[in-house]
Amino acid sequence: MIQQTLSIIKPDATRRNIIGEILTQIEQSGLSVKALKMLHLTQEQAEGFYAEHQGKDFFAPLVAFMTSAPIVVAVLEGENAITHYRTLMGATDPEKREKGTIRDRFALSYRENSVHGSDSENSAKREIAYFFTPNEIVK
Ligand code: RTP
Ligand code: MG
Repeated sequence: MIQQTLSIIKPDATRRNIIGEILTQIEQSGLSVKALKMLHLTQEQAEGFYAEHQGKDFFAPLVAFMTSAPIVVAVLEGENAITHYRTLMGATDPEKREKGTIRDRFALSYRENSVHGSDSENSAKREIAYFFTPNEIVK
């Protein structure tokens, strides 16, 4: 099934000038970029994006991190794009990261893990609409 998912290249990665390397790995895996923009999240935007984590102990440092530098948001499309991209990213837990995944190659820590990817069809729909209007996504 052809799906779309939302990707974020996080502040630790934009700060190190590795946007291109990460997009290269994404494209070489077979996913296509259908929308792309760079922005610097406000506190309110970051809190809204990660609303599901409100109340957890890592919420405040996560929002501080996500607002600490610009990010790159992209809509990725391909066969089973949601699980495809989650697999390509690698696990959240550094001890479980598969070799060669984006987080294995680039993450600095548990929190500063270089990329985000939607984790379900519902979150993909919500997250894509959070950053893009329909006319900003190419067919
Ligand atoms: P993401 O949402 O960014 O794609 O990451 P994920 O699904 O792999 O992980 P999630 O559980 O949704 O957590 C969101 C982000 O919060 C930071 N985090 N820190 N225990 C901790 O210190 C902790 N847990 C999560 C990470 O930056 C994670 O990507
Ligand atoms: Mg998540």
